[in-house]
Amino acid sequence: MQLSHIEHIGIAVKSIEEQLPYYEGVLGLKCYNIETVEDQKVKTAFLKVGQTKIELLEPTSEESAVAKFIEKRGEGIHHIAYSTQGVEEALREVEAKGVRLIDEHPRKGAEGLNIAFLHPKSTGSVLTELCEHPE
Ligand code: CMX
Repeated sequence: MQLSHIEHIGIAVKSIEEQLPYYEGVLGLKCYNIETVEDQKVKTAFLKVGQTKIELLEPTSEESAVAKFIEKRGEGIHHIAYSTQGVEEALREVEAKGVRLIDEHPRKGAEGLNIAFLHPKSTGSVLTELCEHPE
């Protein structure tokens, strides 16, 4: 597996509306997309820093993984997403190395990316996402 760059950093927030003034007004970034990912029960807001994105994640339901995260740990960095070619092959590779997968196969995430998560219990407590742009 060859990772090319950090595609995005996911940050759990209670309210995108309340946090955006910090990212836009203080850091000077620009939110270019707000999108709800129904199956993940999150609303996402994207800002770009070079080729890396910041993804603000606001839960849309109490059952959302992000809602659980905020309840347990508070707002803050939720996951790191690495960009790679061939997420399916990368999953088979890390699985063979004993890493616990959350997603057995890639699925569609925000912005149409093919994504898959690795379990934080196998990744030094950092929820890790592998993703690729579809061809
Ligand atoms: N980062 C690091 N550790 C985390 C974590 C995170 N984001 N979320 C949970 N954990 C830890 C918990 O603290 C817990 O550790 P302890 O047992 O030491 O307390 C352990 O993982 C298991 O957590 P849990 O609360 O029992 O399990 P959950 O039901 O909350 O599931 C996880 C955790 C990671 C499997 C689940 O959140 C998941 O499947 N995540 C992938 C999908 C996702 O996060 N979607 C939202 C973003 C979608 C998007 O970007 O579009």
